[in-house]
Amino acid sequence: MTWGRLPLFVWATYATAIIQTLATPVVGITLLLVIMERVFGVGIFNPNMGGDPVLYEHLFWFYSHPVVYIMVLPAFGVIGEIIPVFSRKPIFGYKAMVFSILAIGFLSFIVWAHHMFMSGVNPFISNFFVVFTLIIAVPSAVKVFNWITTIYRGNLRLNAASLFAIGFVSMFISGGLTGIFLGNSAIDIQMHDTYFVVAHFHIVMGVAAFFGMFAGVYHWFPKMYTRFMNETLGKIHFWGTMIGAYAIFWPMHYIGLAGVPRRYYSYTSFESFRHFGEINQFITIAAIVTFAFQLVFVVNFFYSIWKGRKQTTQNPYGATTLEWTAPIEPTHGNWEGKLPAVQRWAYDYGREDGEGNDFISQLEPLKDGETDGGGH
Ligand SMILES: [Cu+2]
Repeated sequence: MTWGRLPLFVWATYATAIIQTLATPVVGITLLLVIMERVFGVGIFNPNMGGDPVLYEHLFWFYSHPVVYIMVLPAFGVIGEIIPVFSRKPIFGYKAMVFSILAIGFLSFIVWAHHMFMSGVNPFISNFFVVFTLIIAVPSAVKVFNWITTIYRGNLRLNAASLFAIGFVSMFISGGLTGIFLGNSAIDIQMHDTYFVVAHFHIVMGVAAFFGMFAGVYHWFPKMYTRFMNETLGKIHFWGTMIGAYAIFWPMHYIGLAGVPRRYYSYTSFESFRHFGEINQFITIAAIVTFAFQLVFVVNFFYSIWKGRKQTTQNPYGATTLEWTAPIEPTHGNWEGKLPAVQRWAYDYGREDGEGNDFISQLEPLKDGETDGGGH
């Protein structure tokens, strides 16, 4: 194995691990400071005790912005594995994908105050955070472009896993575009604490991260239980969730733009919000229906553990990566005897291996004169 042969999922978990290591201690320290204040009466955040509440916001968001990427980067990795398998094509722009993952990981640490444009921070300082927030759109767009280019003219196989992978790309685009609005301090001051923020955030990080998880579970379920999940139930789950999630969050953008604030117990006391009652009702019903579709997933999951179709071939999807070279029922250490050595990058799809397959396993040595795909 070399760095250039690592599957994108490994790169994504690597970047996630770095963020976790550097960001999580900050919230730990913040909690200790809260304890110092509450238990020992040391004024740190409470203005009545001489503290500064904006300091708490800084510490909280220095942790909580990177955390968004802790939740969504692994989903990037999952999608990066599933899309080439079901498009039967090499991932487009491997090096750009790796660079984007690392760039997003780094940038996630220098944008935290985009959550604080309304907290009274100096507008000049806000500009710094606006610029770096908008720069994150660049590696994000590179990733979206490469996922779509990988799918483009591929020999697509649509199943629950690949549908959720494609759905992820759709959600990430929809939620990402509104991030460009909110990342601008001038627009954010208007949008702050409205339903527009709720819609943006839940699509890009909530729904998209869940789609990544679902794609991964459907895809790697046989590796966990040696059985497949039911495809029909999987597709019902996908369409219910895809249409349901848009039904919940699409209208939310409009009531947000109209100025309806979040976190209010009741809107009926405000004359101007009354005519949004029906949209709110629609959103509530859509949320309940979408939740019901998640029960299809839960039933499918537990049913398939014991009663799912048995995995009979070692590599059912024709994937190049290592996990599909392990025995169906793995022994201790996954492989018997010596660990296999990786010989090439993870995305040799759409190539004859000489045995009638349209992919070349990572265990197959490079032929004479052949260069590693990861180097391109
Ligand atoms: Cu943020």
